Amino acid sequence: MSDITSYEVADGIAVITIDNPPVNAMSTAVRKGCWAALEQLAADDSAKAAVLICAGRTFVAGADINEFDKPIEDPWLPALVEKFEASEKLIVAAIHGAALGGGLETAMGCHYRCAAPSARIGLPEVNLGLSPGATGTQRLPRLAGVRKALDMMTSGRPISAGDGQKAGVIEKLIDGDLREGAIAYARELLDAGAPIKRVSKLDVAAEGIDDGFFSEYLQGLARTARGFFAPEQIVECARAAVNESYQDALKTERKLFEKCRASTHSQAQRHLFFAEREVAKIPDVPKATPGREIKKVAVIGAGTMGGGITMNFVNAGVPVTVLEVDQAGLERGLGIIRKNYGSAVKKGRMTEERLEQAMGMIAVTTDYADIADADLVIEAVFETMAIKKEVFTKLDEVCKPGAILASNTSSLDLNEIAAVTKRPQDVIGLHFFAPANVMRLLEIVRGEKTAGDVIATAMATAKKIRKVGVLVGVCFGFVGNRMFFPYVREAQLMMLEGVSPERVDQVAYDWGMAMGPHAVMDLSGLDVFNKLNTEWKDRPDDPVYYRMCMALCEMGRYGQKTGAGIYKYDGRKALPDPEVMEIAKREATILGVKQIEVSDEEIIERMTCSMINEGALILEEGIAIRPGDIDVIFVNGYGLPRYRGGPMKYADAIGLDKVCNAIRKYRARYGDLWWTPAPLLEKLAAEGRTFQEWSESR
Ligand code: 3H9
Repeated sequence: MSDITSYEVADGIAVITIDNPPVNAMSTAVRKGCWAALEQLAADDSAKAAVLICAGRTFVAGADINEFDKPIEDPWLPALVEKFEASEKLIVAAIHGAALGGGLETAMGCHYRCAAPSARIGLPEVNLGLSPGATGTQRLPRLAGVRKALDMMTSGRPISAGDGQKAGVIEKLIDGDLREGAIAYARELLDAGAPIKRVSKLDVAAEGIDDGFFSEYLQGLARTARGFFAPEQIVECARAAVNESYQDALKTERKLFEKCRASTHSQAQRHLFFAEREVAKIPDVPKATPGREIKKVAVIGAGTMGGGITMNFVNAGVPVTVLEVDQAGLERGLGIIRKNYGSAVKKGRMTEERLEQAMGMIAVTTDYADIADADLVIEAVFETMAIKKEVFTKLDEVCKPGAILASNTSSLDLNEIAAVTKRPQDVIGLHFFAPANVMRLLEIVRGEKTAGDVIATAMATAKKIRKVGVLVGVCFGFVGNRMFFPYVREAQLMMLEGVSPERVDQVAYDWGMAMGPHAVMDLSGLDVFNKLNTEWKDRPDDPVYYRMCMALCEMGRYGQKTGAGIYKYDGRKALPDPEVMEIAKREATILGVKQIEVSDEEIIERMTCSMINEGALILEEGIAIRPGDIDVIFVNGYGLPRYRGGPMKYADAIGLDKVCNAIRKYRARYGDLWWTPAPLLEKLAAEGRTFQEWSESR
């Protein structure tokens, strides 16, 4: 037996303990250890039954995801689960923390399951682009019914132990010491002569579950999981559970699991799983760096952004003081916040009482003196350098020593802002994404002088308000907007070249984007893009990438908010507007842009390769720490589908030589200004390496 599984007998009950920190993943060593423990149990006359339990903070949280890229080593998990089930001696799984994926599958291989009331169970493989592959797709429908099993497997959302008991997956909840309780439960089952319950022998309750049920279920998934590969495979496994024998259905499960495992979707989603955890690791700010205490927050500006930011902190239980220039602004801001909470009440996601409680945590003021004792101040005023500097000068005068002064700038030079204060070490960027109370991304911008403990506090704060915080350096637009610009630039140029915005948006949507680039621009406001252009100090001198936006703004077409932008709007419904293509044609003539045929492939290639090239420059300049950090930014803040893994992972998947060749092709057509391959990209393409390999080798 290995060090990470142990076997001991207490009062006639064997206790098999898995101890594989941090989350007891079912690695090869754990599987080997469990296999040996089961052999020992079979041969051990002193043990009449067994308990499977885990040390540390959780039960088994799944198969070891690190092993999915490698050849499979025996004993493979499905065989181990079957071995648990085949035991002639009764086995009870004792669950605390979370039994997820292969963990729950192992527990369902045991004959009975007990759990601490705080435990959770689930089959979250779908989040990794996988279908469950260790008999879970066959066992869960047998215990919980087909619909419940499908809902759990296709959403990936775990349920509480209590709900697991109601669903029939868990037999007993145990208060107090789980080990003792589980041993007592095993003894109780033995004494009562309880049968060895083998889940695979149970029938699947299939009443009302026919082809119609499955096709309806698939239709629902086409809306909620558009473009993802794994959910459909999960439905096929459930269909097999209903229509095939257990053994035949297992073959289906195995085949579809392998198909998922090899898919680019799963590779991308597994990459994101690790990337989203790695972003928290900052090479020069060790994990143990003590942060500053954030008990009081102040937000400057009660606009849409300020309101959204405020809600994040209130939701996390931190009181906020909102500052505006006048009372009218404050009332407008509070009104927006109340309306947002009100819609959560209408949808049944919040009680009226909680709404009032939340509003009670917001104080308002027009006087800077009232925010002097805030631990963290977040400025969310207009995106204009002069105004930002004015605010930070004031903050420097009034805020207590040690307060963190943050700017929500989405593009401006944070160092220039910090330089107006006498405490640049306390200044940081917290770039929230609209709507700030919804979007998961928080770009944390580190200035030249930002102190390590301020960075550590910002990272911890992101976690507290349930955001994914990604640390980036200072440059125009930081990582997200700087890379989004080339994407939008190509979309605008294509309009000038005669490609309709609705076609570009449809192609982007079909590729998996939540919205096409033109729809995003209209939503954010064309005036915002125009303003960014004027604030961009080193803007390259090429009007083709901003002329359309400017022309539409000159006509008062700012996007959704004015009822017309690139599209016309009927409420929030976007309608193509032939007038826009006429404007595009006129502007193209003035600028000498040729009308050309552009294929769907080219639309995607130009929008993604331009972005990837900028990403490579960003990596070389050290603005992002790792390619995975860029990917996390794009899937959490810009609507890139998780199954693409982010722009840098997508580049790795299609091959950097292919990306580089595409860029060279466009350089030949459009010149050097936008299409010079980044040196890092050229180098890696020539070496046949990926961004990921480059990152790992540093
Ligand atoms: C599966 O089971 C397939 C089977 O059906 C079929 C097989 C044949 N493997 O999230 P945290 C690491 S697929 C390897 O920060 P928390 C994680 O990278 C699997 N490593 O902690 C991190 O490392 P580091 C199905 C794993 O407390 C550290 O553990 N299961 C795994 O916030 C701490 O993680 C899942 O999808 C793993 N399975 O949350 C569950 N899990 O410290 C995935 C975690 O170096 N896991 N790590 O950055 C989770 O959802 C969360 O980790 C959990 C704890 C809720 C358990």
